[in-house]
Amino acid sequence: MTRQVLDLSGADWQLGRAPTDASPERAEWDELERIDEWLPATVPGNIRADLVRAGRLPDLFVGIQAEDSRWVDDHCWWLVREWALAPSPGERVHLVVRGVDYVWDLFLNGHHLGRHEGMFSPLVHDVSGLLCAENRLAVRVVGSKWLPSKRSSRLLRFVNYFESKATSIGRRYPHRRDTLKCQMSFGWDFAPALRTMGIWDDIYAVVSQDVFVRDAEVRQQFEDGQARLTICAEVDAHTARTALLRCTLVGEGFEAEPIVEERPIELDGGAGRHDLELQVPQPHLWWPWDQGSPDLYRLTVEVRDGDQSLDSLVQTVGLREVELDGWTLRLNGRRVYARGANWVPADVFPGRVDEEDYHALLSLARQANMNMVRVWGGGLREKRAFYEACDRLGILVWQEFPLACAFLGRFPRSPDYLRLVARESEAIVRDLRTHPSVALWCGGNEFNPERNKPVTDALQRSANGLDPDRPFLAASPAGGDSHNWKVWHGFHPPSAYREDEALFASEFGLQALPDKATLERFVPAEERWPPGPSWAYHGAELVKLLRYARPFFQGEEPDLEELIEASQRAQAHALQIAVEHYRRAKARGGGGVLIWQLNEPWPAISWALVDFYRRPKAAYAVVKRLMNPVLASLDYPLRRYRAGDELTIGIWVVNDLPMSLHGCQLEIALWAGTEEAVARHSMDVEVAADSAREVGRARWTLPPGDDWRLTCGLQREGQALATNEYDLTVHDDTGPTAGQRLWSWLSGLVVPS
Ligand code: BMA
Repeated sequence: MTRQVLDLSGADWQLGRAPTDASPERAEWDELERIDEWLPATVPGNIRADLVRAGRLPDLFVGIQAEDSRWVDDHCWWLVREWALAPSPGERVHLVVRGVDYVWDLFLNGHHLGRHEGMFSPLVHDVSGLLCAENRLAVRVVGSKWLPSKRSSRLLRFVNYFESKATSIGRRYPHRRDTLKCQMSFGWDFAPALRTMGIWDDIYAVVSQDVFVRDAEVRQQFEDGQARLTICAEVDAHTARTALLRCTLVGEGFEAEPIVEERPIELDGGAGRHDLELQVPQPHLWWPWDQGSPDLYRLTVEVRDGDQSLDSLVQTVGLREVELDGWTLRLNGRRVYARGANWVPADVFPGRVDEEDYHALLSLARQANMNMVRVWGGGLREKRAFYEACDRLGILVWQEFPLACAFLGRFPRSPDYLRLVARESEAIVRDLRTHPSVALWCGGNEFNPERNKPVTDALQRSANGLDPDRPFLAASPAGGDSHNWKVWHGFHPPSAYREDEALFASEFGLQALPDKATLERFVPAEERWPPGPSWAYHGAELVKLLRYARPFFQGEEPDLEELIEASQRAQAHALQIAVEHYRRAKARGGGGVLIWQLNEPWPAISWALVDFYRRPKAAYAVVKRLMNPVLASLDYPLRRYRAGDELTIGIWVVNDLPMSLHGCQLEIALWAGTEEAVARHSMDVEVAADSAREVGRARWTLPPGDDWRLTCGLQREGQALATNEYDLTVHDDTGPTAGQRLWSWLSGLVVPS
């Protein structure tokens, strides 16, 4: 018998509000008797989401109605389910709670199993002795009003307070950095301040014989075309005994002989670690999709007693080596240029996000030719299904720990905070280290690693200690990657992207309005135009939106439809300048380009390429063209042109594929609102594997007219490898005003780079 896993998630839960005199400090089982009303609840989920479903709260995504839910934080909440399971004699049952947001108590049949702080570290409890035929499982979540604060000096408290007031980040909650709770839930510039609570990740029970395989670490070494796996199984035995450890590796979706190794082990009563080596003679390596096939194996780690399986754990593994060489990623020794976007939580109620949601959003990234997502530090360690989807789609993950944005202030240094950081980060590393898609660890988003050394040291210890084969970066940006906010927050024109000499662009972007159908879902009719308070509440930075959209609409004042179209075109236009600039930078050692941001956690007016309802903005199609592994790119001065002006164009081909492309033809053409091109230039090109270079130049005089466009195409044997186009009639040369310049200089002082 293999292990039996009983899924305890689903709609069989009930939600009850703790009595008003209940203590946030001490949870009492007896409180359950005094709950006035039970409402249906779904797990994984969120307390607010249950209350909306039960009609106790309005739709929080419409207008500013999220404000109506603030009272939810002023109560503790019980989530309870009945559960039938009576283990047979000799069987053991472990309860696994993968994530509860944020301080919570666990009870089973009246027994208090413990209090826990933190949403990422799982709790695993041996509950064998506590079960009866009918069981009552209960999680009591402490109201967010009582989130723990960590000791810090008065000065730091003041600085944090000042900083939170001055930015749109955690404005209401200056103590947000005292917790390792999803930082975005304290309110961000694209997310509402809903300090969420609830069971947000899986909850299940594992039934095994008297042995329980807790975890298995897989280390990989490659030599002479072979892979050697060292599997370290963490095994928990009830009583001391002799057993057999057996590991089986089977290819998924490709033909390969299964590899089986086994050895006798001596189990002490309690937990112990046991190693086993597997040799894989001709490994099918895992590659990001543009470099090869993301091949995976299924590894079964089993403890046996003769013919009987006592317990087994199944994991998906991918065989690959990853290194960071300067700002260049190397997979299996080969340079891989990272093209992608930043990933933020897919829902402000992350408990609701399921496998299908992850798959749909990550497929949009894949279809847009992205091979990397950065799981931003203001968000989460996502659920397993996220990383499984990335493994299967061949998308690399830049994974941050859940820390973000300490500009003037810093994270606490108290021993209890550092213990929390160590525990949560260790749990995250253990959880994700088997996923081949996870390419690197990063301490988090936008803080100074020097000023936060105790925290970054703790993170590094977790990463290097538990996962020494994966690169670790202290923070982003730090040490050379750029968060380029000169454009947008700094009011500079999009041409300013070309001044960025960073070798890795990990954030840059522009807000754009979503389509009208999306806007109509969350902005009440009377506030739609002219914009009412719901706009800013959902993130709109109207001054900047108008500033960047202006070159794309006629006249002084646009109407709503015009602003939607103009802001989407502005976003596409600026991202084109940026992405092509950063991809051409590969010629001087550039390692990657990640747009801010792929998705958004609620219906917002944000930088997202794809809105909450998964409607792509206009930039999505453009980004898809620009992220194609093979890019034909025209580099010409970005300025206002007039008829008779000379236009000098550098013609570039960037190839991220590992193979060279022989016998290609490249053609560029100039159009002046005519059916036929007014000028053409063709050339034969040889494109080397993994290359970026200027392959030629063209010089043309602009003919009369004012509707000039450039197109270019790279083809081979009649097949298009890359196409591109440029609109020469649009130009944005508005620099920041003196006030904006001062503001952006001041913010440059506090935002680390
Ligand atoms: C970046 C991010 C976020 C923020 C975004 C847009 O710096 O890291 O903190 O939401 O800018 O302002």
